[in-house]
Amino acid sequence: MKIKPFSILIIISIAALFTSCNRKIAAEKAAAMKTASTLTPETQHLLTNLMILPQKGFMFGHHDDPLYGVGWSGDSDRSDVKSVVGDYPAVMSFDLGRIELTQVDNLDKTTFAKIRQEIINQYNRGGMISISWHINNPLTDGDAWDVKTPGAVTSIIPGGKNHRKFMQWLQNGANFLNTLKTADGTKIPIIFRPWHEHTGSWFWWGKGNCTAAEYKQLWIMTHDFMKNQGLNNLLFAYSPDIQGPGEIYMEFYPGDEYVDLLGVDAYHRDNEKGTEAYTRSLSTHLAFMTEEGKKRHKPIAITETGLEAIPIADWWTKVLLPIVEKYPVSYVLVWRNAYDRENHYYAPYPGQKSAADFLKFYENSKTLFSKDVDDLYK
Ligand code: BMA
Repeated sequence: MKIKPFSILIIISIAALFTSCNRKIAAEKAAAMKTASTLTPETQHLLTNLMILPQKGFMFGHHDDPLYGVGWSGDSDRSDVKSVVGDYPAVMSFDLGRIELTQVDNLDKTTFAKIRQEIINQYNRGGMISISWHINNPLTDGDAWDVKTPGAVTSIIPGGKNHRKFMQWLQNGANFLNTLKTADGTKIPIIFRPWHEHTGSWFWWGKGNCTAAEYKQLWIMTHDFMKNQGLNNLLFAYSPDIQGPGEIYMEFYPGDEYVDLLGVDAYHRDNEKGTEAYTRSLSTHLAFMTEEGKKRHKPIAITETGLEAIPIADWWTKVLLPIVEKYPVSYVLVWRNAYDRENHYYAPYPGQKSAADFLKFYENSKTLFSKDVDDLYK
């Protein structure tokens, strides 16, 4: 049979299409396998669930929630959020500051033993855990906010005079992270949020205190070190502070390979006077992050937010909720309710001015608290 040139062309095209489809499927499979093999099954499930959760709503989180609150510290089974709504937050965050020095207490004066126990409790009730690290300045030995002497990051990346000292600090952090396991040995998935708010210049790793290239090197060094320590239960969250337009967000971005979740830290300042600026800048960032998240297949979250002492009685349903519900945000976390600093709290406690509105926020079907999430790891 004589095959016409036209038919040959069609056969070649179909064959080419098959090969390219096969190649694409193989590449996708390889990428999925690579991620799956580098994360524990529970961590892989959490990452997938964070992507699809916004179809249902967003999780509410609170920093140091079960450790202390306004007027109390160290009580068991206590949380200001639970005292107001009868439920724990779906997300709890904790801080590693001072683990680098192998201290017993962290920078906000809670023992790491208690933090470990509360992380295990939170996982056992089905909730999620996030960890930040207000790590001391390795150049001056001052705290994370000590920015008077330039060159801290330069001094710890390979070739820097404090590189070895700093790698030991990372080791001390990794040693603690490696103890975050349940009784049966399951590694607890953690949203790990190093080097946060770098678009501001208040931390020694922030803009103005290091270059973008140095920051990326620090991030990748931290990432690779933690992975080499066997910490395949960490999801890395990138958390710039809201500064300027959304594009500034990517300036120090270390790369898709090193980031699992796109976050933002955004505080409402100046009470009523600041509502418009907060709404505008947070919305600008969330719109930008939504696009970047879609493009890069990564979940997005408001990794820190809040209005200190919440003097606006309906802040939860009139300011925060209307912004968040417009975007596919996986979680929103407010900062701590300090017991050691007056008027430094971001969640209500019984009798606080915004408590009734927080209850409305809790009852809204979009907000997810502890009782609403029990399948994050499956
Ligand atoms: C800040 C304040 C400080 C605290 C630090 C680290 O925002 O809450 O009091 O020491 O975070 O948690």
